[in-house]
Amino acid sequence: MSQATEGNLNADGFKFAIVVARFNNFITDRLLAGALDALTRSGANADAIEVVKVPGSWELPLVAKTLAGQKRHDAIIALGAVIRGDTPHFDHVATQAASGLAQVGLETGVPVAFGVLTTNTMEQAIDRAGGKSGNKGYDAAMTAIEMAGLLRRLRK
Ligand code: INI
Repeated sequence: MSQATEGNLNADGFKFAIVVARFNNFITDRLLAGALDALTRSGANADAIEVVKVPGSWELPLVAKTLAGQKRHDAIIALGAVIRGDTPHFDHVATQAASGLAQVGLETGVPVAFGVLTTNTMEQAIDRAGGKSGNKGYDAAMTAIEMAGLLRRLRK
């Protein structure tokens, strides 16, 4: 079998944008800290990371698309926390964020890592933002690094 093509986890030489929602910022600040930790530990330069804040997760796809269209970054990391309430609002915001961000990656060719929590409770969100279930911001950033490297290889 020939060797599989994969990205690695070295972020040196790549540029990243992190788009982060301020809604539920108690959670999203932790996701952002996790993402920055992953990038810098993996060798990304501080000046190769651009952070853009948006009001809520609903706004993530449009801003990710604007950045991706500028082709200034090798990957985009989208961070948000959508927590279920008593109304169907949750479903609209969560669905739009997920499908909109997937579409941005497919339409622009810039990988978009999905670091948006969609949870039933605040406790579940805390667990996934640096609590007992890890930090999904960190995980999304690691995925962004791998995808940036993989796409660079595939496009050579
Ligand atoms: N935005 C979130 O990021 N998380 C939520 O849980 C949330 N809820 O539940 O309402 C939320 N709403 C705001 C939304 O993203 C938009 O900012 C708003 O609708 C204005 O467009």
